[in-house]
Amino acid sequence: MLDRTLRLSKENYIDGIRNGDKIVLSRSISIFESDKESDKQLAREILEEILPYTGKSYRIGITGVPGVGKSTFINKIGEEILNSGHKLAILAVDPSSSSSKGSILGDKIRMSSLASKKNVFIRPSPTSNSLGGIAKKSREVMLLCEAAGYDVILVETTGVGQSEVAVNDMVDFFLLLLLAGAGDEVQGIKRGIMEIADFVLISKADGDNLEAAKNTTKVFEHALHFFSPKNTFHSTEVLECSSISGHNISKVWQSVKKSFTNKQLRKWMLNRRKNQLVQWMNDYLEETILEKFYQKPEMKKQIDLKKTQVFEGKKSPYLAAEELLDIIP
Ligand SMILES: Nc1nc2c(ncn2[C@@H]2O[C@H](COP(=O)(O)OP(=O)(O)O)[C@@H](O)[C@H]2O)c(=O)[nH]1
Ligand SMILES: [Mg+2]
Repeated sequence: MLDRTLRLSKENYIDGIRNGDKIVLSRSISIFESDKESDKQLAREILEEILPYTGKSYRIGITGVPGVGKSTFINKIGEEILNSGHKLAILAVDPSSSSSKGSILGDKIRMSSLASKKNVFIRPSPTSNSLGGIAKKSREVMLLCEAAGYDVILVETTGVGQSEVAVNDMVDFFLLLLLAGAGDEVQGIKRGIMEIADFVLISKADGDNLEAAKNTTKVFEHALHFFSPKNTFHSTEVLECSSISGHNISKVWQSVKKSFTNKQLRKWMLNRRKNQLVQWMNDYLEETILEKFYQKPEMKKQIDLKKTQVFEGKKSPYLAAEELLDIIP
């Protein structure tokens, strides 16, 4: 059994990543997911060295409620992606999967036809308590994959809460999967999600469901007129598809590829990445400040004390917070 705490030298990690060694890539991701101070330092050093080799991929997010068919879709479109000569990395940002390991296992089985392929790398969500934490680590994992030569990154996220917003901050293009229905989903879907979607897919368009899916496609095409487009070069597309029959899967990939090769759109995406970098800096700053604040040895005791004082009405919440802030130099 491999000792998971054993570390290679920084150079070994960087060489391994650059050579596309999947085992070294996996092991370096573990360093990024570790909470140990020495690992954090090592992760920062690796990141700085690999940054020049990142940024060359298509970064694609895929969202939708649990069960809509994301993993099956990724498995299916993954074949198309590989056939067009790409190296594919699949990451999951799934706040629910840390509590239910079953879903990761299920996904691994659903993606099994891809998992064994040479040009595919699959990484499930890290076990982290906070969604923010998962998303931040996923950015770094994405960069590691890019440095290892993966030029299409698919990020699967479950459409609950803020996860798609967090993923939207790290990708160039967003696919939203929906189930066919009577059209009342238009009201049920949060406006925010529609506005970040570059492509709306009506999933499971096969068998008895095909007609309903085609109708839903029409409803959405119409509904999209009421949402403002994400940018002026691309209007959100809608298409029904099936990962079982393969209906429209190839068409979806061709269309996504076209977006990435559209000069104006690509320029818009690259500019957006600059804003995303600034966002990453902000997030890192906030995270580090919070960490430093809570790390002070005296802090926990003082916080407990102030909580009691505030609870008992002996101190105002503002004064208590100010006094805690005074502890940091
Ligand atoms: N009929 C049909 N079933 C599908 C299709 N895609 C996925 N499913 C089924 O829907 C269920 C959920 O799929 P999964 O990919 O795990 O959904 P996820 O939770 O969004 O990742 C599974 O039982 C799949 O076999 C499809 O295109 N057609
Ligand atoms: Mg899934």
